[in-house]
Amino acid sequence: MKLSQYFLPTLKENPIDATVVSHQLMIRAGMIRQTASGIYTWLPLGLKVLRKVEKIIKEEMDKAGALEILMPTIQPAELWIESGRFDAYGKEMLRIKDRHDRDILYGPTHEEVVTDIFRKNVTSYKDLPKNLYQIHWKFRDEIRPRFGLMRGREFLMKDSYSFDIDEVSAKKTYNLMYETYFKIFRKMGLKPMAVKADTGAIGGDLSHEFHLLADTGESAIYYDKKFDELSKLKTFDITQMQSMYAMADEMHVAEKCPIPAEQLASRRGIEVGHIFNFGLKYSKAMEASVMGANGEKIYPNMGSYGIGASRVVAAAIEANHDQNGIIWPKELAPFQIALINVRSGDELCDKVCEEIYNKFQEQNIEVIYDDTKASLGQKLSIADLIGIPTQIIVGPKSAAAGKVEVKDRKSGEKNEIEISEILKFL
Ligand code: 5CA
Repeated sequence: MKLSQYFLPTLKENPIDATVVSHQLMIRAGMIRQTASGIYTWLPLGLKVLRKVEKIIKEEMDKAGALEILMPTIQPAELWIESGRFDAYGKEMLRIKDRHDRDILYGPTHEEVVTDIFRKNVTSYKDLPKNLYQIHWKFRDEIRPRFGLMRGREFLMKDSYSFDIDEVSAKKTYNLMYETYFKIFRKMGLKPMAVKADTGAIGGDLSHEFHLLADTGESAIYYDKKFDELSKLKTFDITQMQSMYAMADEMHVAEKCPIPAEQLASRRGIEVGHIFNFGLKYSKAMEASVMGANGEKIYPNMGSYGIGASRVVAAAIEANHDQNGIIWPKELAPFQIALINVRSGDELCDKVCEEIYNKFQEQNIEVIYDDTKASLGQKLSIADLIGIPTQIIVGPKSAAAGKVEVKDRKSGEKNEIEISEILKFL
């Protein structure tokens, strides 16, 4: 992509209404723009990152045997009246009347819709287990939307819903999701941690929150330091992981904590995922049953599993930035290479840049080529701001010597390399 043809409205200054670093940087880097309070438009650079988040989630969910569906954002009130949540959900739910004066709502979550689909289409125990997921927009009318995508009103969620024949099978599914979540976040180059959580409005008694560790994180989490070692291992010992002390803020009571202070890690994190098992809560309330082997009626044991996909983008920035801007992990970077022409218009610089640009294009390596007439200072600060992992800087002197400068965004390390060696170097 040539910057001269791209849509990248960057800003030098932090917007006044942005108080957290991810919000500031996403606005400054031209990733998003606010359309209304807590409601954002994704610009090309931001959308590229969001799509990478979605892709990794999808790959791992598919591997775990979950099946992708797409439910509507708008839901009928009847389903929520049946489950008993229509009144209970409160003002966070955006309630709408259609032209026939019927109550509809913009879905804050989809337990009811998916349970309705299930009860109308699954009749036998032989069809279990099933785990259905979607990646779609949710609306929650938060009182104070803040911190940009961290707590938006409209946000993108991966939500999945499982149906199992009994508790034992449901626990297996739950554990598979627990493991899958670690895989998803690690694949994004991020550092996940799972803590025991309150089940809140969703209900049930088995629940974990997934946090990404970041010093600027909104929540405090507490866990046994041994977890750090365990969660780095390639193989998962889920029983051991879940038996270890690991608590969300509201679940941790210092006086009652069973492990000694020196063994307790207290970190900041951002909640990017939440998994629940809530048993028969919705299947019973909504009469979603299947027929068992002896013709008996069985209510499936259910769970739901959410990932705040749009929040992940913000959280990745909270965990990976410096005073100059974002530092994307390679897996989420919108482009792998920022190619910087020090003197656009200079015959040699243009020629070398075009050659390098074409080479990357041919290899399907995502490159953003700054071919604009901006000053070198501006070009370098934009490349730092948008956080592309590798910068290739082409100036007249080094180009004449057949070389370019390569800078690693994260370490700041610079190397001169032969133009002919560029692909090998990467
Ligand atoms: N039905 C369940 C799981 S499918 C559910 O809704 N869980 S949740 O309420 O915990 O939301 C799942 C994830 O969505 C959260 O862990 C969080 O990462 C994200 N999320 C929730 N509210 C917001 C919000 N206002 N803005 C951005 N992300 C949010």
